[in-house]
Amino acid sequence: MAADKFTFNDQEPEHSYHYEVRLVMLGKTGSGKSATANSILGRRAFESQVCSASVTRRCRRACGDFRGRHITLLDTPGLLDPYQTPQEVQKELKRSVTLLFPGPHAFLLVFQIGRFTEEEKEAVLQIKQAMGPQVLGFSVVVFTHGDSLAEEISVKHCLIERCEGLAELVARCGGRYCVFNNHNSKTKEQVSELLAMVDSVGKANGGSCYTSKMLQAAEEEMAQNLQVERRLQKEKEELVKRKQEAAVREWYQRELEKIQSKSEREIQELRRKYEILREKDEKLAREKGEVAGTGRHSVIHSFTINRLYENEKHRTIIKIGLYCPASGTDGMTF
Ligand SMILES: Nc1nc2c(ncn2[C@@H]2O[C@H](COP(=O)(O)OP(=O)(O)O)[C@@H](O)[C@H]2O)c(=O)[nH]1
Ligand SMILES: [Mg+2]
Repeated sequence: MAADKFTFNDQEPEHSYHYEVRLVMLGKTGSGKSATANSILGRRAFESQVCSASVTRRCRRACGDFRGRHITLLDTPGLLDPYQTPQEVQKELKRSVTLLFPGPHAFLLVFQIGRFTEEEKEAVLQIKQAMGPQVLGFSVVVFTHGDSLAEEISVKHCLIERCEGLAELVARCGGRYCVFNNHNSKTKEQVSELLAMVDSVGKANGGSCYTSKMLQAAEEEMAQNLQVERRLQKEKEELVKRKQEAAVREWYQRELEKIQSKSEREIQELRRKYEILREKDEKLAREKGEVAGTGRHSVIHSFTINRLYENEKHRTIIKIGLYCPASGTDGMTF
């Protein structure tokens, strides 16, 4: 069968399904991406293990056939991997689009069933950051560890609808989800069910796969959004800074007014003291005139008083000068 006959292109599809299916596994380390990929291919194409460190550091591709269709799967490095930075993982995830040229038909968002904590939410955020938020329109949520579910349990009612974050994610993925039991991967119905969902992704997107053009457009949009966000953040910071400066200015003004009114009171007090001293000065001068020539003792006494008075006067003038620097100590006017 010629692959081209059924392969996706950017045009409207001629068929409701495609001979070739290109899929990308996305999810947290340990969520079961490699195990699910192996279940889909029906063989152990990827290494899958219990340990928490990511086994897959680079994207790895494997192919297989399923009921007459050719499947190409890309296993990706785990998100929130303790040994790689989010930037390194995101860069590698972006490569998935070119590695599956002309682009993947769907992304499989893999979660361990019953786990949708802050970590899983962070993983979804990083997927959106790497591929653009539109990626959810090309995704199917895959829950692993289906074998741990009691048979009678309804995944939709008991797990999805009871978890707001998960319900929102599934809704954004067009309501597409399926449960995988990788422990007993002999059951092929789960693969059929998954492929039917992948076909519905194609239909929902007018037959287009997720091309590098879309990724580029998403990157440009995200870069623009980031710029806008940075600008808004900067404006916000400047506003906060201006408010803080205004508050400091107001406080400073209030303190200055307090000091000024205190200084004015003190200047008044000093003026009063100076007035007293001046009167004393005049009185002393008068007394000096009266006692002149009455003996050595009175001259020395008068001289000492004079010195004390001059010192006090000098200190007072300096104080006034400090509080009232414009007038200075020379040529003071009262
Ligand atoms: N019981 C059970 N174990 C699973 C299932 N899927 C994955 N696992 C186990 O979960 C662990 C992590 O799986 P792995 O595929 O390596 O996760 P990855 O890091 O996302 O690739 C392995 O020990 C798997 O055997 C499942 O459906 N049922
Ligand atoms: Mg793996």
